[in-house]
Amino acid sequence: MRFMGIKERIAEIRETMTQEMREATSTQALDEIRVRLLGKKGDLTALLRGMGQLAPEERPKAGAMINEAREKFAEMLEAKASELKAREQEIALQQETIDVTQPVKNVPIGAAHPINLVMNELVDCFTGMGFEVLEGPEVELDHYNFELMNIPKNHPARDAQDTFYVDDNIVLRTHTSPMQARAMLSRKPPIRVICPGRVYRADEVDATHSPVFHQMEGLVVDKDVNMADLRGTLNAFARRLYGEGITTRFRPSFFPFTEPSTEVDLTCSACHGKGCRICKGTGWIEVLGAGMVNPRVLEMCGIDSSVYSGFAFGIGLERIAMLRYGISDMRLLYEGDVRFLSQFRK
Ligand code: 2NM
Repeated sequence: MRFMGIKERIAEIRETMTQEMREATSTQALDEIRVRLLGKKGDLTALLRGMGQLAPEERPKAGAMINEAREKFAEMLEAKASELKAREQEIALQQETIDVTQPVKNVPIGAAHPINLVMNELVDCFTGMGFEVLEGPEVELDHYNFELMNIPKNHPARDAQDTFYVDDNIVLRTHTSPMQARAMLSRKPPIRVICPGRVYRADEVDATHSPVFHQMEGLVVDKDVNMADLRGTLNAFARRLYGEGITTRFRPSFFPFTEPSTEVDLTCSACHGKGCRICKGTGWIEVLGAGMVNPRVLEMCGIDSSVYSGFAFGIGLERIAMLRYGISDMRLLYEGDVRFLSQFRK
């Protein structure tokens, strides 16, 4: 190769490239031209490699010429590329228009989970009676979950066997009561709140237990709130959920956060109290726990127990859902099997 040949060769390459570029109709075709020209085995690269055969004094000038051409060609290709790209986009936009008024076939729609169906129903029931819904963190301070609920340091509920610990002071909440403590600490009576949500206990999984389950707790604090108010509220809840003729039965119980405390049974809705397999012949179904808020809890939460009193209750949503829909094994609620879940589509 001679030095004088280089200029002509560049012109030749330019001629071919210009011709090819004019004919290129896609960015892909343009890419092929770029590779043929500037790629590892490209024409211009070959020219650069061939410089070794030139006389040493000719090499700098030849190199500069080739590099200049290289830059120029890259620029030309770039300009053409953006032109083609814009055109391709325009065509795509025209071709890919979607008729949004076309009916869509067979879109799979989910169904509300039975736990959420029950939760929504209870929320409707209690908001209808003037309760507000309060939600809060599932990871809680020991202080809110236990201390303010009058559950002392040596209580079995605080054992690692029963509670998931994040560290010494932080737990996965074992009930939604910590939100009720927050309500009492941050508001002045009258307080009427319900706290639905997910709670955690270190239980083994079986047909009636799960380490993750759902609760809804209610709290009323005001002047002159008494056990009859609790009874009336829960009777209204029972009727609203299961119909006329359903009432409550209170049995004495114990919770650290209420005094007195009670287990609450509802008339068995399957037999209306006559006695059947579901209520094991008793006519009653145990569905919740309740009581008058322990004055110590009121005081710890900044409420003067000589002026105010309150009632509270806690409902397990899994149990309500299982009774309502005749689900015999709690595990079905968590497995996410569509054959099970699709049965609750309303
Ligand atoms: C239950 C049973 C009885 C309860 C108590 C409180 C609070 F915050 F007021 F102290 N919240 N929830 C309570 C009372 C919960 O669940 C079975």
